[in-house]
Amino acid sequence: MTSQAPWADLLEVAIAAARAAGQHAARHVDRRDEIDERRPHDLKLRLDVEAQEAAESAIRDRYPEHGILGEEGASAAADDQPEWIIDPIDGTVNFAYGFPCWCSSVAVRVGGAVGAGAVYVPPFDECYTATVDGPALCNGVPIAPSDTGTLADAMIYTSFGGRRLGTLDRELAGAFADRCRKVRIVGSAAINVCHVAAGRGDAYVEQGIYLWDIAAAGLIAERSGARTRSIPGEGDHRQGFVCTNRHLETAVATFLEEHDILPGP
Ligand code: LIP
Repeated sequence: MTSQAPWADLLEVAIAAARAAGQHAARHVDRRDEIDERRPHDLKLRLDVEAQEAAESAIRDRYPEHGILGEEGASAAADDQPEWIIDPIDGTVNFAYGFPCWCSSVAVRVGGAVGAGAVYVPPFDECYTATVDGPALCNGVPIAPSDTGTLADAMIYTSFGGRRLGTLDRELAGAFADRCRKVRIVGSAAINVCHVAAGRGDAYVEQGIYLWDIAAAGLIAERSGARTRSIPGEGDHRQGFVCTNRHLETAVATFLEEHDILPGP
């Protein structure tokens, strides 16, 4: 399966898998204190693993030969097979603390390029979707980014990753807070990026996330007309990500260059 990937069929399965993961976690929310691993700035829950199993099962029912790359484990497939990228609970710490800002994200890529993705947000029963050849939708309705034209008028999402903060992480939120109307830290990269795609905020910048956090949301943002950009990371699927409405692309890039997060021109 290469240039002719049936993206609409793959999207249908991405939606089913994201819903399966999200509904499993939501149904068992009373088990949010079942913690497999505590890290200084992150948690690993039993439900992370179970939700990924629910997503994988929805995918394998239809495409047993495809590869899986998930936050909770991977299984390789032949190079010419599509690969599914799963974040079963994005915003795990929010989920564990009972803060209703978390989602399940499923994307599928062929030859390295994501072509379909779904982000399901159980607390709001919202499902953001896109294919590379179709529009960005939320619950079937087209979405579009904001028209905010200046940083001074912008509401910007950022977050601190699950690892030790670097100097730039510390400086970033404060520097944006000086320049923008508001900075918001809500702890789910996928929701943040979908919100920029839907005009619920103007930009998102984060340094220490993982591919599965933004694989589906990044495509949804691009198809909505938002601008996206990956910031090179440290390997093992870790990277930074920037998403803005079309008017703020240059202002945010310049700002990040001034703060040594992006290389200058
Ligand atoms: C989370 C991200 C969040 C980031 C966290 C973490 P998880 O994903 O969406 O924005 O700040 O460190 O990576 O771990 O809940 O899937």
